[in-house]
Amino acid sequence: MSLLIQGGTIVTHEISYQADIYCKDGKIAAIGQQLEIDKDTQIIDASGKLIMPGGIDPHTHMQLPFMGTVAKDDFAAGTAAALAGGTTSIIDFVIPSPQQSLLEAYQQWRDWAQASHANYSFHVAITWWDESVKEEMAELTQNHGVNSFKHFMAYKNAIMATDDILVASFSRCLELGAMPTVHAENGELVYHLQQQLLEQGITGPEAHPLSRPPSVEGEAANRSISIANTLGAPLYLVHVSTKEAVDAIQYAQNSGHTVYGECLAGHLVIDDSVYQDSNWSRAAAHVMSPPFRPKSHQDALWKGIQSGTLHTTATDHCAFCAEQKAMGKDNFTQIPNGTAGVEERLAVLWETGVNTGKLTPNEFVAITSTNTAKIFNIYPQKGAIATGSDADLVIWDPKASKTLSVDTQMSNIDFNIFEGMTVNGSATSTICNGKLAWHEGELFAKPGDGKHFERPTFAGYYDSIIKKNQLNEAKPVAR
Ligand code: DUC
Ligand code: ZN
Ligand code: ZN
Repeated sequence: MSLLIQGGTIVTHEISYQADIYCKDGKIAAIGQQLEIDKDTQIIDASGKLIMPGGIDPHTHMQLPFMGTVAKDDFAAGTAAALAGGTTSIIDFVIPSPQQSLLEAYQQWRDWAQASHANYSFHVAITWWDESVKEEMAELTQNHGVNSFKHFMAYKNAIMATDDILVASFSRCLELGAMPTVHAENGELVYHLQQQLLEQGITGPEAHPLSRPPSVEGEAANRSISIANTLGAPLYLVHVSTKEAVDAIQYAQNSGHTVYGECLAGHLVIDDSVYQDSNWSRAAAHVMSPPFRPKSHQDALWKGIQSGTLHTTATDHCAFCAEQKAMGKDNFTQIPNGTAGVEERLAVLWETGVNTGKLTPNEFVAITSTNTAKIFNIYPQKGAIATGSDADLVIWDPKASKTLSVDTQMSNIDFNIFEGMTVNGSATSTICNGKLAWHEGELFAKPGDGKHFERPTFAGYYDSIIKKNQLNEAKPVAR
C-alpha cells in the first residue's frame, strides 16, 4: 500500500520547504519532486497546506481504572479522537496497583491497547517497591521497550511514591538507562489540606484547587529534582502547571542538570475561575490534578515553552463523564480526577501559540512531536519527516476555522473543557503508518490499526547525561 502527498509545504522542527512525500509500507520512502511511485498509489492533494510530523501525546490515560471508576475513553475511542486532531501516537501509563507485578499490569494494558486506532507505547508507574519491582524494571526495559518510569508524588493511600521509593527507583533507572518521570505534587500536603477543607464544610469542586495550591507542586518539583540531581539521574516532570515548578526546572538546567518539563494544552489556556462555576457539574468537569491555575501561571508556562525550559506538550487525557464526576457530589476528594484533550491539543496550541506569534510553526512541531520523540528515544523513527521514518503525518490547513465543542468531538464524554473556542488551523488529514487514517471528518483507521512501538533505553550512548552522580568522584581518605 502506498500513498503520495502532493503539493504541500513540509514543516519540521527545523525547516519548512515544498516537497512531495511518498509513503510505502508504513514508512516515508521518498521526499522530493516528480517522485517515482507505484501504479496503485493513493494521491492526496495538500496544496496550500502544511505537512507536519504526526502529533505525539506523551501523556494519556485511556480506560484508566482510577478513583473507583474507569476512564470513559478506552484505547479505541481515545486513539480515534487522537487521529481526528492530528495525533498519531500516544504514550500511555501502565499503573500497577500496589503489590501488583509490573509485568502483569503491563500485559493488561497491552491487551487493552490492541484496539487502538493510532500508535501507542507505555510508561510504567512505580507504585510500590521491593526486589521484584527492581527485577521487573529490568525485564521491561530489556525485553518490552519501556524506557521511562512514572512516580506519583501525590495520591496518598493509593499510588503515591514516597521518597524512599523515589530514591530506589531513580537509582534503578540510572542503572538501566531509563528516564524517571514524576507527577510532582506533595501528597502529604494535599491530604492534609483536603481533610482541613472537608472539616470546614467546603466540599464542592471549589475546594479542589485550594487543596493543591502552587506551593504543593513547587515543593515536589524541587524535591524530585534534588533527588534526581543528587543521584546523577535525568528527570522528566509531567504536567508542569506552576511558575514555581518552571523556576525549579530552569534553576536545575542552569546548574547543568538534565531536567525536562512537559505542560498540558489545558493548563496553557484555562484558568482556575472554572472552579467557581455555580453549576456543580461544570466545575467538577474541570477537576484534574494538578488543577487549573491563576492566569499568572499560564504566562510562566508560555515563557517556559518559548525559552526552551519546557520541552513537550501533552493532555493527560483521562476522560470522565458527568455521572462519574457525581461520585464526588458531597465530597470533592471523591470526584474522579481527569479531563480530556487528546483531540484538541494541536489545534489549541496552533491557535494560542502560532496564531498569537508566541511560536513559529517549526517550534510548534518541536513541542507537539519532535521533542517528545527525542526525549523518549524514538527519534527519528517518529517526530521526523525523513526517508525511513515512520509515515505518521498530519496535513494541516492553517486557515481552516472551527469551533471546539462537545457536540462535534470524538471523545465518549459529555463535556469539552475547550467548549466554544474558535481555532484557525486544524488537521484535515492524518496519516498513520502510511495509511490515510482520518480525512475531512471521516475515520478510516480501524481498531487494531495502531501499532505498539518500543522505546530503547538510553544505556550506552546516553552515558554523558546519565551517571553524573557526585559519588563517581568520591575516594576514601588514606589514613
Ligand atoms: N491527574 C489526573 O487529573 N488524572 C489522572 C491522573 C492524574 O495525575
Ligand atoms: Zn499526573
Ligand atoms: Zn496523568
